[in-house]
Amino acid sequence: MSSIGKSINQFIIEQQLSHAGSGTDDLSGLLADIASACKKIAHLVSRSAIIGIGGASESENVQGEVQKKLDIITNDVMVEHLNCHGYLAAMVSEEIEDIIQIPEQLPKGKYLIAFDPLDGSSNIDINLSVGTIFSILRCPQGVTQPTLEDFMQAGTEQVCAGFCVYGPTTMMILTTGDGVNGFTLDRDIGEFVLTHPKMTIPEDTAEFAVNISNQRFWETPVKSYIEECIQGIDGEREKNFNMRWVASMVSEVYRVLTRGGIFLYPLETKSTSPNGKLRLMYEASPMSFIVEQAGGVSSTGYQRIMDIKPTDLHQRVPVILGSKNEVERVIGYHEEG
Ligand code: P6P
Repeated sequence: MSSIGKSINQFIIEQQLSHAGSGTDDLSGLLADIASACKKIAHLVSRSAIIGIGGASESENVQGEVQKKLDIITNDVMVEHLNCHGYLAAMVSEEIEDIIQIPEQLPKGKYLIAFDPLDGSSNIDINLSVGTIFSILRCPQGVTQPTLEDFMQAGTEQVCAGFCVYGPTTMMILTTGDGVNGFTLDRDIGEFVLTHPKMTIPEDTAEFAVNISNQRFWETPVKSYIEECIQGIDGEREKNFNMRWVASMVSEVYRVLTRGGIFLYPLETKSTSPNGKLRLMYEASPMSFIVEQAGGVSSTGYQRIMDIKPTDLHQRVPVILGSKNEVERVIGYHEEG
């Protein structure tokens, strides 16, 4: 029988039954809590102008970025939904400088989570898609007050990664290491239902995504690659390329998952963000897990992103991800120097 239309909770339980004994029972509970939080966020995002929670707040986050009101509100939604059922030992959020410990009076669990509650929030006020990105790690045995060191795990240690994109439809994209599946929020029943089983990224593409206004800051390999894409058949390439830039990583990655593409936020020579803009623990690492599970490649240009062991909660890394043959071409240019 087709799995299309199966609810996310049913799907996760079946997935964990297929890994019976792998101790993933709490994982399905944690994912159900994440799905509930994302449904609440989808509701708030769609009504932000109506209930007056659009626009900027008066505060800045740890990144020194002016926080949108919804950045703060959605962070609180995630924390409130995730800290009460005893699945987590602690959390990390893009919006909060330090580790978010589970309150003393609440039960603690065996997982750690890092999330960006509202990625691409600069798009909120112009009615473009935004999203929530999360990465789930195991908490070291017996640790009930996780420290920085407990979170410093390479992307290969992730148990699960996912993102929710709040667009024309609200979708949850998920991997637990057994492929990538897409679930669409059916508002009539208030459930995410399976609509995109076993998503795979085409190995080739003719579509690149980069913020070209930063071109003067890129290293030569990226400059050469993008120039080739722009030149198309008038240059070295056998095809012409198209360009997209939504300024919302969840939308770019979802597009890559559905029709292929290459997304780049590379190293930059400007001092303000030499390692590019994207954060390792709750953007690059979970998205790399998803991309690799869908048959794509994700690299800094110099190394596989999934292999990077963080040294800081909010560490930034360059990101080049998407269709295997194009990303490997860019990696080749880096190797040539
Ligand atoms: P730029 C959103 O702020 C984000 O972190 C990603 O979602 C997105 O890909 C990128 O930054 C957009 O960067 O340079 O276009 O503002």
